[in-house]
Amino acid sequence: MTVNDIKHEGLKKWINDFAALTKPDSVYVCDGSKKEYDSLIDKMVSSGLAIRLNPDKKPGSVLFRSDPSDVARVEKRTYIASEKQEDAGPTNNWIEPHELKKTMTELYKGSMKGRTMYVIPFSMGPVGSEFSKIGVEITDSEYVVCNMIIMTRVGKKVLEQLGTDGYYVPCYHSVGKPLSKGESDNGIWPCADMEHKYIAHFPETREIWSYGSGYGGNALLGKKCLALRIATVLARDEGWLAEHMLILKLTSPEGKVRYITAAFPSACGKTNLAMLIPTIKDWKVETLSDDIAWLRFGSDGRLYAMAVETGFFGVAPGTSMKSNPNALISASKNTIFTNVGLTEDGDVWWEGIGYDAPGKLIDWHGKEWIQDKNNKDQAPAAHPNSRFTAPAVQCPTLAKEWDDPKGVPVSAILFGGRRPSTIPLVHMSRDWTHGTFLGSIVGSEVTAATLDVASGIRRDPMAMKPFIGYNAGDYFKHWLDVGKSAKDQSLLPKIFYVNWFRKTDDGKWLWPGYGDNSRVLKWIFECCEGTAKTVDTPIGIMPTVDAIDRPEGVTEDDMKALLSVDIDGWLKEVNDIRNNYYPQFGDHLPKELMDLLNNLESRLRAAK
Ligand code: OXD
Ligand code: MN
Repeated sequence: MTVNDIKHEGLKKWINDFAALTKPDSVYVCDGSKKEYDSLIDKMVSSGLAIRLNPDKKPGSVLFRSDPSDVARVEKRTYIASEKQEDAGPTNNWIEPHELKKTMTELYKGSMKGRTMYVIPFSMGPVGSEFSKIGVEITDSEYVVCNMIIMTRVGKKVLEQLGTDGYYVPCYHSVGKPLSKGESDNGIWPCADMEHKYIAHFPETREIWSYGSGYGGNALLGKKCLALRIATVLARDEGWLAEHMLILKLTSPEGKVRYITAAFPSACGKTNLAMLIPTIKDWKVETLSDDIAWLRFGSDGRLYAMAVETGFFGVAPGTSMKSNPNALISASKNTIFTNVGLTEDGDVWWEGIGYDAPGKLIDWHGKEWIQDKNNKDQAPAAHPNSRFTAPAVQCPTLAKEWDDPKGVPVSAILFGGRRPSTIPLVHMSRDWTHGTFLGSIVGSEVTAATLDVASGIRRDPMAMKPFIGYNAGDYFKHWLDVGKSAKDQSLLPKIFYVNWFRKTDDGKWLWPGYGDNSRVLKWIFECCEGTAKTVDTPIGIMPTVDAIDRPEGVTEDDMKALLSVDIDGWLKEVNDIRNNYYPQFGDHLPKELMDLLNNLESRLRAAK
């Protein structure tokens, strides 16, 4: 399609203006068809940017290797450019919007010379759903177009939905002019130097401007930029929630269905939980989303969650037939792999895939790599944040209602992170306000999904720290307001805090995780039914030690350790929240949360 085929005059002008600035060789409007996807992949294979995998091993699939500096989200270069700095809050980088636009306009000048400019009309959520949002991304990266085609609904239907004057979120993206080095012609994708990368959001005008990175979260602008950062702003103004949550469907042996959402920080197992195979008999888990959920009240007063993406952008390392067969099957064909190892017979390999490297590989740097199992310090063949982009419809456990335009009614919301100590396997909040408190204090060990964050435990409220598009204190207030706005408090989902990552003092996992997490889901289900065995504790409502079926290899003592309240550990937690964490929110911290912190401390002290 060409720009002249577009019937929306405003959109046409916006595209033409950006083309005049960036000076591409040509402009192409994406229709989202298979033919278009295939021809773009062919183009990238011919230019050496992509490697076609062996069609007997991975039909319809390709491998990309990024520039070594462009392998993850870059939080230090991500901005919420609100008019007032206070509105971006303490968890976001901020630059005055006019200044940032000036800097970025200079960078965009001529940045698409020698390339094609692609226009991607896309919908987050089913096209035509009153809850969906339309964006239009302009990019000079075929890699981005192909990933967007897998991850979102792209093309003609979206343009039809926009009509002649519909609203869309404008999203600019250019991989940028390589600045201090020559643009590589050896198959490594172009991107700009770190200090010229910008992932910018303008919340008042609802625009996204991205420059200098081709990596997923920085470049597929429907995902983190629109469906989370800009969507949180829309959600605040319109009374709903845009969250970093998987959605799963849990069916009991009696056939009763409960929908559960769960927010864990990046690379903490959302894809694994969403696709879990229960180890308890006759329970079933099905998948609706592995990363993002939009939640709003239905006319029946229940909170509904809608899946907004159409694919999985999953972390490859650690994904095996044992840990997550459904993810491997989802990525067994028609998949884009980024920064994994390549085998001699044209298949992919990564650390934790479940078998040794079959002979000599080419690693993610494009260099020969031979596995040395005696060398624990061997650099990995696959980058720790290497990814697969796979269509959701290939997931064997995809729930039939995954693309229901009204979403599914949620019974439980889980928060969690990687916490080797203190936080028990599971506890339930007393009500929505207490659940909001638990979400606000979630912390996790830092993973490889972001490039520039010091290791250790960091607070990651609602697993949204990198994705809240406004002041995080106001975001907590919005969560409280959503609870208050419920027609009937008893219909609100119950909120839980889970931790699959507890370790013993000598560093061994206390809980096997993966499929055995179904045992915790079963207790959560019983809490929703009102049949769970529970005990009230200073931190919230917990299972009795015998309430959760014990997996093989987990002793009763392990179970006691997993389900006891570590009073001293929690008092340290309270101290850290009070002195190092909450103060940054200043006046924006809702009083209710401070009251709950005080209440937690008194209960802990009383129990000591
Ligand atoms: C992701 C992330 O890619 O959270 O989903 O980084
Ligand atoms: Mn994510």
